[in-house]
Amino acid sequence: MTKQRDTDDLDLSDDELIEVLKNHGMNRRTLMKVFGVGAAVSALGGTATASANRGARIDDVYGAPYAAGENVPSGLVDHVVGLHVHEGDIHEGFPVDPESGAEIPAEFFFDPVGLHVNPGDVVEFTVHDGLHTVTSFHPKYEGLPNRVPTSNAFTSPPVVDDDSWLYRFTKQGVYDINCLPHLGLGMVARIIVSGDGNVPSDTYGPLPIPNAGTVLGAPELTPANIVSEGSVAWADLTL
Ligand SMILES: [Cu+2]
Repeated sequence: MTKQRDTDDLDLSDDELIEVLKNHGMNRRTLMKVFGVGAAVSALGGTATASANRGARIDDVYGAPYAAGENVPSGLVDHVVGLHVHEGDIHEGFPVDPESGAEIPAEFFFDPVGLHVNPGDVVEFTVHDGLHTVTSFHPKYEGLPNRVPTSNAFTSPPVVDDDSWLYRFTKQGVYDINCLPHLGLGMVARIIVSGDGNVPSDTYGPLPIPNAGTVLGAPELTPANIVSEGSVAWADLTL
């Protein structure tokens, strides 16, 4: 069965989220700016359906989306990353509204936020709350700086509650990924692809985006620490 996701669904979902945050005292104009809702969703160039990719085939640009209840082929997935929205504080003072400096009372995050995988490993990204994307840092998307070692940009479609998206990481290097609708709120993660405990060098430098730059600049997300730890939980991040 195919789930239809049109832009009306996307707007409704984000509107509901914005409504929650407005109730915490944020004004709508600031929220729209922070979320970048319309631009982020249109940048994906349409929607994908779960039936687009079947079996074990994982596209190197579009990955493989799976609807909740669909069986992912057994043995295909090597690692699982959750996508979450948490109302309330896990990290005090994060994320901030870049205009006012006030804390936004919800956190949007990947967990684990740092992950080491071997070349060829498949990561399943599973949405637990809300609507998110898994998108490479690449100029193709919103003119973002290039922070992946591959020449091809890759992204999931918008993924909603309990659905998931699979991607195979093949080339060694440091992959910075983000959720386009929540990039300004710091929803980013770092995946290190390397074999034999190699530590690829991170030549990207600081990321000049509020909240997202804070996360990727956290001491726990250096390539050396991620390779050494294997994975870094969101709650263990120093922000
Ligand atoms: Cu998100």
